[in-house]
Amino acid sequence: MCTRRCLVPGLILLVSLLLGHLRAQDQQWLQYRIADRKTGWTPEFRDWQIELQANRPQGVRLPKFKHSNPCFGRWKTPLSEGGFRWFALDRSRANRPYYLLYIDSNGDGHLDDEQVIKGQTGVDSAGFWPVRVTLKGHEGAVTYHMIIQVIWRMGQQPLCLVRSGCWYEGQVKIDERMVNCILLDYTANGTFDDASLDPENADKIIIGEQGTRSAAVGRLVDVNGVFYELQVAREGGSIRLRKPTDLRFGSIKVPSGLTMLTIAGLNGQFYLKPQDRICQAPVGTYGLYGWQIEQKNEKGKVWSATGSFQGQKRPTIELTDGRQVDLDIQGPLVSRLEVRRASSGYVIGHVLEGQLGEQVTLMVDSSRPRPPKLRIWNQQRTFGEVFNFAYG
Ligand SMILES: [Ca+2]
Ligand SMILES: [Ca+2]
Repeated sequence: MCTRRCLVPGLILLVSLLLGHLRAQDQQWLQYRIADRKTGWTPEFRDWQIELQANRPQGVRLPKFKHSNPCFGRWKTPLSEGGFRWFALDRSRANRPYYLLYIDSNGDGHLDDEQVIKGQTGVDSAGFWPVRVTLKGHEGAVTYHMIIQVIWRMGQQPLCLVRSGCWYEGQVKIDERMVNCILLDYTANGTFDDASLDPENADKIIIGEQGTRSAAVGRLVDVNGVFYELQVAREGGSIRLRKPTDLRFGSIKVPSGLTMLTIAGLNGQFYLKPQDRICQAPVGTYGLYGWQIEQKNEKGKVWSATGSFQGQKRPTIELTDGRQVDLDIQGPLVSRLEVRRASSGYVIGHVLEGQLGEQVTLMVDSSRPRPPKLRIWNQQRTFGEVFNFAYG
């Protein structure tokens, strides 16, 4: 009895050590990188607006401000008590942009213990980068950097934008090959594993050869046309990749000439290249995010049309095991004018749209073609003038 009793804990310890060893083996570590101190450069980002308030937050100890009307904001992060951090903006005079920042960097709920951060000022704005905070990670405190920008608006609270000022980067091993990997907190909330049906609300990963595009973080990641299960550490720092054992695929039939189809969902974001008009992707629910069609004209020039659903309602694609979805994204493209009255006349814009409402951009041999011209006649045909559109 005694021998058995003594052996059992030993076995448990041995098994848990083995499991720990296996887990550690497939965890691949990345290095922490911080935005350029002069320019604020990061590989990719999205700005998120934070509402500012004039009211002093209740129960928060505040520093001594220079101006009588500072303003306050809350940066939302799940890696903090209560899910946010207070910050305050101050200035020296009423007609100057806010250029001083206090942020609850240690998460104690107060601002009177914080060092003031002086922003880089422009005519009507101030930028703070990189702003360092300490977050509550899974296994202790983690460092995070962000970029905060404040833009002065006459008669209103300033516009406050936040984006991530850090990322993780390194080499990871896939099938005995080393490839570069970058993790981005695109949602600017301190975590690196946010997945969403809308890739604009998901964190991003760039993994593969040089020039690989970023993809929304999801259950899977496509590396050079092979799907791997992806697990991103919530606080960044590491990923796990595994070859799935029972991945099931659905197929999408696309028009001829289509060279790329971009779909995104909780599975991840995939840039699919069709083979004989068929794209294959793991089963799941996706939004159609974009497409590209290429055609060579008689002079040998390659014209490409790129459709993008950013901002518009995206068609949903439901991929089920072994079934085929037909995607009708054929032309014709619709050339539409947007006309609005301005104080001194009319502003006319030109938009090219696909049949599903997507915005279309034309390129010829990787450059923008010459913009179209617009001839306007009056009803009596006594006035007829040609106007030039310009990009930008
Ligand atoms: Ca504090
Ligand atoms: Ca995030």
